[in-house]
Amino acid sequence: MNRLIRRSLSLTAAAACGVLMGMVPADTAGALSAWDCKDERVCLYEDTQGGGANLQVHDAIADLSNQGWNDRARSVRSRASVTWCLYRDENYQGESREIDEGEQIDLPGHFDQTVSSMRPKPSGGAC
Ligand SMILES: [Ca+2]
Repeated sequence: MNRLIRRSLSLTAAAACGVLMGMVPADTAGALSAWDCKDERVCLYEDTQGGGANLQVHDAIADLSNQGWNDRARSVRSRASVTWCLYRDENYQGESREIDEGEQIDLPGHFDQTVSSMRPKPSGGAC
C-alpha cells in the first residue's frame, strides 16, 4: 500500500470515529444527513428536502431573525406531538401554514424563504 492511500484511509477512519462518538460540532451536524431532527422538535432547513443547515425548535419563536433564520427556511419537518403554525411575518402575523406531527415538506412557493415566526397551534383556535 502506498503512503498516500494509507493516509487517506486513516483520515476516513478518524472521521467515521468522530461521527460515531458524537464529536461532530452541533452547528455542522445538520449538513451530514437530510431531515435531521431531534424528538419533540420542529426543524427548519435552509435547503429543500431537509438539506443544509437546520434550526431545531422546541418553543415558540416570535422573531426568527434573532436566530438568523428570518425568511430562510426552504423545508420543514415536525417531530413534535402537536400541530405547529408557521407565519410569514414576525409576531405570529401574516399568512400561516399548519405543520402536523410527522410532516416533512418543501415549503410551497409562496412560503419558500418567507417564514418569520412559529409556535404550537393555539388550543381551540386556528393558527
Ligand atoms: Ca417573512
